[in-house]
Amino acid sequence: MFIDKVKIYIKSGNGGNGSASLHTEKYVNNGGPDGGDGGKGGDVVFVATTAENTLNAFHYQKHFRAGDGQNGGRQRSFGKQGEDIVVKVPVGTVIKDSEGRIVCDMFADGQREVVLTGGKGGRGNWHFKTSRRQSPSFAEHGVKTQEYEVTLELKTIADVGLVGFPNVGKSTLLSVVSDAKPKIANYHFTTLSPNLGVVSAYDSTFVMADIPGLIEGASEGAGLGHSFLRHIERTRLLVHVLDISGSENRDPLADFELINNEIFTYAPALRQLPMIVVANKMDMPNAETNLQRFVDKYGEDYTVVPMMTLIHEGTEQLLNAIVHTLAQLPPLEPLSYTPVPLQREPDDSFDIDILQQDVFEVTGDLVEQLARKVNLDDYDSFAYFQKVLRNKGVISALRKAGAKDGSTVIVGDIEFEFVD
Ligand SMILES: Nc1nc2c(ncn2[C@@H]2O[C@H](COP(=O)(O)OP(=O)(O)OP(=O)(O)O)[C@@H](O)[C@H]2O)c(=O)[nH]1
Ligand SMILES: [Mg+2]
Repeated sequence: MFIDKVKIYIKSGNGGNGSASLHTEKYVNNGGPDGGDGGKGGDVVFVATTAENTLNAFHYQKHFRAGDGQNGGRQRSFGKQGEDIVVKVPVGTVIKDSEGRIVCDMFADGQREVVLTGGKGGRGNWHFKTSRRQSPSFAEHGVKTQEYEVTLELKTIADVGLVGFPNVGKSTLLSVVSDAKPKIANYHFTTLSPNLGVVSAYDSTFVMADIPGLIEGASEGAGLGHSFLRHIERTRLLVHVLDISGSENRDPLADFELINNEIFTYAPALRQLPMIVVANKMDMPNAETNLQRFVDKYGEDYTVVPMMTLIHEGTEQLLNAIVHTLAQLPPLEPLSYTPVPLQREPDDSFDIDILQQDVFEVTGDLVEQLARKVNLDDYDSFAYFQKVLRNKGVISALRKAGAKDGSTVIVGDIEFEFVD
């Protein structure tokens, strides 16, 4: 199993409610409001790590929820903040919203992104005390958050991508030059997912990825190749490994054309990537003759390194060529995108619809904020609510829309008579 694309669901924590407690003490009449604020909900935080190469873990867990903030209490006691949830993803994971827009490219090891913020805690009633309203019996509700669906898509980031036909020795090469321990065997499709290895050579360190499964038709979806092609896109240099001996009765020159064709058909921009050719299995019959044919045809355009990977022959020359080429290449850049925040900040916008003559409905962000925050069961609360409507321009907008004394106004769940 190799998962490099997966849908998951994330939710930040709800804000805790503010408390509407009134201070009580023996012998003290009307001690005043002392309800504390609700705690903020926890955030959903993504962290990029090199400890993982796949999104397989998300096959088992698809829901990630941060903790809710606790409600405020008496004596101005503040509700505890909800706990953040940290979602670890492999470096190179692109987070997209349900419409396929990029929210974030988790490009660098250790990168930390707050993708969803927890709901704000509601304010306790003592915030609403005024000279005329000594004992407000209402408090704000915390902001309730929504669940979001996001898609994680792994686009491996590596300096060097190893490409080539199955069984030519890509994994052997990776195992010889890097710290990776891939499975190696004498049959096709031994490797079932891209492997990464870290290579240290000539005072430099780089990441090499073994991209398996490329065969004829890969760019059109044959075999596993299509899904793996996406992992070549974020490399700086390709190393094309050939079985130069043609030990499986294929012509290595034809192999070379075929694999290149699949890669460039998948993404024409990959033609710009520099390519080094490894002529592997030089210990086998016909290798010398084929190498000569290859160099005659392509020697001008490519650096060709003859190798017997099994016995580490040729590795120095290859590493030298890679290090020198990489040194001249610009570093990899994150995808260029305008980040789309998943959560839209609610604002004070509103609309007025005339439902029928003399019946007006106010809708929009402002209304949702109010409904969420204010408990409208009592008189104090209603007065506060009306004041907000006036301050935010709703009352004058209603008047402009034709509301008169006695008109019906609907705001969320509340219905009241307009008084000019
Ligand atoms: N004779 C010879 N055999 C080699 C050499 N390098 C690798 N092999 C053998 O070739 C076979 C395939 O090697 P792998 O490294 O698994 O090949 P691969 O390209 O990763 O293959 P897939 O994972 O199936 O795509 C193994 O049996 C290796 O031992 C070499 O230089 N000479
Ligand atoms: Mg392999």
